[in-house]
Amino acid sequence: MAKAPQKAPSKSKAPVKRAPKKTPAKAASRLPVLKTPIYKASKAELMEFYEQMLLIRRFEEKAGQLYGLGLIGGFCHLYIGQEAVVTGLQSAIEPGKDSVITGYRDHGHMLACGIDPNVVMAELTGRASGISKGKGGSMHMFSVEHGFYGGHGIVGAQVSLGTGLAFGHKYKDDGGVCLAYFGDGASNQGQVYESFNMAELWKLPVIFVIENNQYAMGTSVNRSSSEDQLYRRGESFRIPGMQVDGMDVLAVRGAVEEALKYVRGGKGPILMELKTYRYRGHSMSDPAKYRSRDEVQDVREKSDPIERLKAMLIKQGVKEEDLKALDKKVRKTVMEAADFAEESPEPEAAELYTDVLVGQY
Ligand SMILES: Cc1ncc(C[n+]2csc(CCOP(=O)(O)OP(=O)(O)O)c2C)c(N)n1
Ligand SMILES: [Mg+2]
Repeated sequence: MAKAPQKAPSKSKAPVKRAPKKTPAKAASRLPVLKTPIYKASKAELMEFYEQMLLIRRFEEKAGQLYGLGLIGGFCHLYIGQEAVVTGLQSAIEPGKDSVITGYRDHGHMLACGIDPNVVMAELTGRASGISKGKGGSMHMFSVEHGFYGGHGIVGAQVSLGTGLAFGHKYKDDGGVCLAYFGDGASNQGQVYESFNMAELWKLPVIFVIENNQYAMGTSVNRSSSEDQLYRRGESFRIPGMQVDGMDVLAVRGAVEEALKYVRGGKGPILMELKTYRYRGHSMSDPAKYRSRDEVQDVREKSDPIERLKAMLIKQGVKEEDLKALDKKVRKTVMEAADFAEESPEPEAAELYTDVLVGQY
């Protein structure tokens, strides 16, 4: 049978264009805007925050001295200036339920997890009594018991690992949330965005915490970031962001409470950008030629998180002598940690071959 002749396409009429198939939008609504209230702390809580921040500061000052004396080898990244971030955030999480992971600037995170300063200092000085038996050093410390999962030297790696920890919380349905800390420099790493995508897609219980201390080694955030408002970095993954004054422990605590409510409610991840500042060089071997002394001094004078809280406490009637006594107590704890470390032996040579592989899974 002869085929019906096909109609030649009419030249006068443009072929009918089909509208491209649309992927249904996930939701027409905008991203939720989370509140960032200032936490209303009791006097006792204010004193706790003060003591915690002071412990981190004095510990880090001591670590700096021990490094100068040659007692700490390798890398050592101090956290001085950023104390309000971990203090505020970790005061709100539940020990034994939540998890924490960070990069190499990790001493403060460990102390805020309640880890004994003795075993941290012993690790920094490479002693057998250190938390990683003296074989990890400043950047490689863990305490599963305290929910602290390192201590990572690869910039940005902890974000993917933290997303994995959050997956673990969801899978085990243990109600836990992971705080995955990283820097402004790390926020330009590719794996961070792969993690964001999966975390939101699977609604994982993770708070991505950007500690924006303004510099990644010698590069300022404005020089390296096309979008320097880092709290917006999750928007294209539909992750809401919060920008918080990371030099104010009460602002940090207030914001994280809102973030925790959201994440624990099963709504997925949150991105928190904490605007902060590091007073010391990137690591102990950084001559810090990329910024002026005046810049550092200005932040110290105007925004120091410890001085800020001290002024608040004095205004509330706490006596200067009481704060001095607290400082004395903290200095004693730190001195004892340094003594403990110095008195501990170095690991045996045979320990070189242990803890390399996990024996049992
Ligand atoms: C994948 C990778 N690239 C580069 C480095 C070298 N490096 C170590 S720290 C650092 C800067 C990171 O800065 P930031 O994320 O802002 O953290 P901060 O040191 O300010 O806490 C770089 C580039 C590294 N360790 N890992
Ligand atoms: Mg930085």
